Amino acid sequence: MNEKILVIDDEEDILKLLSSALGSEGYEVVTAIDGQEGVERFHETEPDLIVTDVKMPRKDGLQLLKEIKDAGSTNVDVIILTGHSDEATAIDCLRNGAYDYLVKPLEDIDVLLAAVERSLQKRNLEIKNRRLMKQLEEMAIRDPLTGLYNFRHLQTCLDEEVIRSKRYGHTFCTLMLDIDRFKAVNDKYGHLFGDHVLKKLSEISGRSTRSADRIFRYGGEEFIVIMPETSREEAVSAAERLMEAVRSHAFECDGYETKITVSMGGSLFPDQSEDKIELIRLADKALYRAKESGRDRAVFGDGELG
Ligand code: GH3
Ligand code: MG
Ligand code: MG
Repeated sequence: MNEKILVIDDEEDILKLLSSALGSEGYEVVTAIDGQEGVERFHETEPDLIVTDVKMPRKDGLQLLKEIKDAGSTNVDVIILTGHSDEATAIDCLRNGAYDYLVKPLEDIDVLLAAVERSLQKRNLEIKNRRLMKQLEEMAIRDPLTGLYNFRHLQTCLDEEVIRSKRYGHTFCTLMLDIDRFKAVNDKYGHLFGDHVLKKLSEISGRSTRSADRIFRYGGEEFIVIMPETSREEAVSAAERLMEAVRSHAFECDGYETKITVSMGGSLFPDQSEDKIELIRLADKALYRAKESGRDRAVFGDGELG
């Protein structure tokens, strides 16, 4: 896709000259005849770069630059065109975040084209870097097999949830979930089938919980669900819904098919625990009791859930 350049100048001849030079380089050109119209066009067309005159009626180049930077558009570079007598203003523009300035009349249009090319290359690189940073940040908090949040992110989210709960006086719930007799599934159908079950189970968990709930892969075949602003009763029905969704699903892969069940241990903050360590320890203990008492069930802190 061609990059879009917004050219702003109150002199029609210059506007035409720049448009045709940039257009013949393959850029998409949008024009405006003063700073006021420039700001409007900027919002309408979301250009990749702005080339603007400084001295213009209604709104000058410096005002335009400030408005655009204030709007949080740090992505878009602004190249300033200035007359000899306005160089002080042009420097003011540089101080306010302009990318470059060129003095009119332009002796050689190639000087402008080179500045445009440089700015767009820099911008593309910045966009690419930002995307990579975002991917890295995502990778740091996700489990690669299931795409769920990982153990490390659980610690961060629990800290946040504890603070929120204390501040607003809400109760939140932690559910620890463990697949029943998963070793046997691996032994019977193979490790790849087991991986498929883990992936499918994370999808089912996502579908069966509320959008505010967050799901983490805690360990091998153990997941944790954090349910913000959730009472014991709400957690009971959420756990039952999730267990039923798992029970009724036929896990299919590579010609094999099986059903599984899960056991769960739940704990509440602040009702049953004083900090995140105790919260997890209590959920773990409850999960152990769910396993001990026959699996395919949920135990909540000190009692049976459903
Ligand atoms: P229980 O009902 O007591 O939980 O029995 P279980 O067999 O599920 O428990 P156990 O702790 O004995 O076994 C857990 C199994 O989970 C063993 C391990 O191979 C399997 N597992 C852990 N992580 C993965 C994984 O990433 N992929 C696959 N396929 N299996 C995994
Ligand atoms: Mg298990
Ligand atoms: Mg386990």
